[in-house]
Amino acid sequence: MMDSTREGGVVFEDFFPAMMEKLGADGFMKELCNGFRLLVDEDKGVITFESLKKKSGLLGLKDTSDEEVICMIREGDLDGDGGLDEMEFCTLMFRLSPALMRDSSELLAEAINFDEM
Ligand SMILES: [Ca+2]
Repeated sequence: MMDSTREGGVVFEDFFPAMMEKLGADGFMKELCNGFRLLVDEDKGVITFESLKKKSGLLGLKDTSDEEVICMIREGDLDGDGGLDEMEFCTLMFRLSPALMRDSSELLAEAINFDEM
């Protein structure tokens, strides 16, 4: 059975499996890893406020405000070191809005729409 923590993340119960089905588990993880590599601060090996701010344009997130970036880091930073490592990033991606995913990859959007039909 699914362990559904319903803290405003209800949508992912539908969204997540559909994506997995479409891309396969490997392809899905690859997408997330690609995202991480795009955003990571190469010196530190984690995603920081600076790296996220600087590189978010690559994912079509140019309009993201400082406040939103800070929220994203804070939301995803599970061990409190101020940066997102790969696991924290992947975890965060599962929890973020599908709209963000849609911006970063049309493929993911298709997976979402597919599920709604
Ligand atoms: Ca961290």
